[in-house]
Amino acid sequence: MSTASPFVVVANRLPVDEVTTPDGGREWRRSPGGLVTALHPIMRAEHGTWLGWAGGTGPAADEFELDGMRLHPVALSAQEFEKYYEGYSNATLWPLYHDAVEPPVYRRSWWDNYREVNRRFAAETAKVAAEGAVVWIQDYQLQLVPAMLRELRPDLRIGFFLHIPFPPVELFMQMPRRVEIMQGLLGADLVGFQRPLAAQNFLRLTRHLLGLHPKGPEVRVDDRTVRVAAFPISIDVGEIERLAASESVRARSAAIREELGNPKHIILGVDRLDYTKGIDRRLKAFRELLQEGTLAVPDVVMVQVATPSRERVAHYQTLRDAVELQVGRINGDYGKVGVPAVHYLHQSVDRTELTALYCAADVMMVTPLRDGMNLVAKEYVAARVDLGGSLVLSEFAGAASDLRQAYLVNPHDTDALKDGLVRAVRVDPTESARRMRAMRRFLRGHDVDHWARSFLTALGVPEATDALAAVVPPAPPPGRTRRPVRRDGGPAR
Ligand code: GDG
Repeated sequence: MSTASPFVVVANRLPVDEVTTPDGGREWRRSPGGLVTALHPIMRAEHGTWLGWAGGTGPAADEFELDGMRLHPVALSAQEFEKYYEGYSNATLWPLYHDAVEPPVYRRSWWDNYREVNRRFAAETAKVAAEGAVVWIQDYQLQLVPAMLRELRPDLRIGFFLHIPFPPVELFMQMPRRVEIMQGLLGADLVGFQRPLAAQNFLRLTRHLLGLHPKGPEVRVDDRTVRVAAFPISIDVGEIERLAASESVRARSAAIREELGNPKHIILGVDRLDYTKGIDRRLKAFRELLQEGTLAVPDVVMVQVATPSRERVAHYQTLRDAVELQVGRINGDYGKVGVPAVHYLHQSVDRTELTALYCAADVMMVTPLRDGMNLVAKEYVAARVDLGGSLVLSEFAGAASDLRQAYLVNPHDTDALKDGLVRAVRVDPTESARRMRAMRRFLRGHDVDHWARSFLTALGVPEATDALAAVVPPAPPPGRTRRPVRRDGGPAR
């Protein structure tokens, strides 16, 4: 067995993709993503291990090293992929946690697979974690792992972070296995959410469902104290700024404008094709504005990148059909030869192209019905090193608490959405630059390093966070003492 790690990240997915090289061989490449960018420095400095599914079904590949991180693949069978991942994770939990904007589907066999896969993740983690190691578990696919892991390894310090919203009591109570989920999460020492409201929902449920007595942000479970708090996630601001300022992105951004026929205003949407993202709402608002003549092609065009996602899940198939019907109708009614009203891409674009699109867009529309945070909104702001562009942002995205100078809208209210879009299109450049400057200032002080450092500090790992970007570490939260990290493995007891 390989050497045990003092720092372990556990996530549904490993931050890598297996790619075919030009000579026909196979190799692992680090996949782009905020989480891995944030955790890479600490993973390297602390000899960390990342546990997760590597894609594909069947037996897991052997553990391997990449860019100074140790990656430990966990196997999923075809049935588990269908029932644990597509089923319980994405057809039960995902809609339920997003305000049930689509009805959650409850199937008992999905639950059995969810529990089984969570058990496997816990068992594999128990094997790779050093005595007293810090383990950071990520997201809704793995909510049972904290308690399962604690049972196997009471010596570990366990953190859990939920990337999606956590629903209010009335909604959560629908879930057939609600007690098990709560008990699973309470196996952690620290349970983190995107927003304070989600943390409050969770604390309320500990009382309502389990009869516990939370005091402020803490709740006693047996002889332990579990801390519950919000840690709004962010992005690698510096990396996006550098890319946005690069010659290649600037040239590509100008070329995009040209290719779109040099319209006066480009409106942009970038989302995974997911029913929580409100793509249909924004298309409806745009359609009505074209219909009324408030906006007109070719002065205004929209670009919508809808990245393929969870394509075998029924809700997603219906959504794709509905969005494509809407796009087709808008183009049929309001497009011109060579100038569609909506340029629709059902594909993933690379990072350079994405940043060039951000830089070319006069108005970015981010209109989810519910979203844990929404990184696209933050990426757009980070990319606008020129202080250009305006952001229309749903109040129901976690990002709305951070990006207060956006045009905040209620995506359920079509008139409000139209109003926000028109204001963003017509804003004068001084006002839009003022708003952009304020949002950029906020983001620079709250990037993804800040997020990871805040979480790990609250988990009691301040020294480990020194491995992150070289900024002064924040003070520990009141009433907590810092626990030094032993260089030979895990926090000292
Ligand atoms: C979950 C929560 C929370 C998208 N299309 C392309 C592409 N992307 C990238 C974006 C962004 C990421 O994917 C999407 O992140 P979001 O935050 O917008 O949404 P979810 O995927 O739903 O993420 C969310 C997040 O977790 C983190 O905690 O904010 O609330 O739902 O980074 O840039 N990237 C590239 N090509 C694309 O076509 N290269």
